[in-house]
Amino acid sequence: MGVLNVTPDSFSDGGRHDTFEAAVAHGLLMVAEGADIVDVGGESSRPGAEPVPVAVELERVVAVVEALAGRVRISVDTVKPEVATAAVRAGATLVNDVSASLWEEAAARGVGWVAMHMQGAPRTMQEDPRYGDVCREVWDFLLDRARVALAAGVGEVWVDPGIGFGKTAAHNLSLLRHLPELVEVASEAGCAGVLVGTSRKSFLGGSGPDDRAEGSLATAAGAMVAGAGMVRVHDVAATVQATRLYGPAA
Ligand code: HH2
Repeated sequence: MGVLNVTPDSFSDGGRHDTFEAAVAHGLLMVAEGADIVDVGGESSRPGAEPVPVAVELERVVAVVEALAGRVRISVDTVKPEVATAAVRAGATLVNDVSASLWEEAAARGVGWVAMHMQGAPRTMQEDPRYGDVCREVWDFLLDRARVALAAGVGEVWVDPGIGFGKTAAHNLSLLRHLPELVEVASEAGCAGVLVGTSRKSFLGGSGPDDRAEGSLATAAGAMVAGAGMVRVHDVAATVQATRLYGPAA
């Protein structure tokens, strides 16, 4: 899954693809590089991000989805039901939902759904994240949401531990280390698979998002070895090489 943020403020690619032309060009580049899915987002969920009005998000996302939908599978990265619905009408077939709350929209529209775990909300989630047992709490939350969505009629449910969403570096590493457990329970529950997004995130270290290519690739490969069925990345070409060695079809 290649990341396409049509935003001025995303933590890594903000402002790089925030015109229609630049967004479509970058989407097509990721298709050429081998992305199976392009994840179009119009609202940053980085730590400290402020929510964007529905009209603004629709304006950023819908035309780009429409332009790319004939070329590659499109997911829409949103927490707003109106945006999910409009993007699906424009051709998206997967709702990537960091709030894990939009299963009814996915069921009603007959598309897939990604349920991601987040503690708190983006504006404050990194202030002091705490857990008793981070893996247990994250797995239990995701399985609960997956069961509800499957019972509501969503045919394709992915679960995602939400790396960096209300988690310290130690929490992220613990979730990644124990990923095979989530892969197993998610499969038993009838999920399509586990999605993992570590790309360019701050727990990898480095001097900034553009200085995290190695950690991004290492953690994507590690997630695939652990059984993740999908990785959400900015650097598609490098990750596709790793996918050929370690990915689900390897
Ligand atoms: N991470 C981000 C956004 N959406 N969706 C899923 N399912 N999993 C993730 O880990 C995930 C996600 C944050 O990264 P990015 O889109 O690059 O930045 P921003 O939120 O600032 O737009």
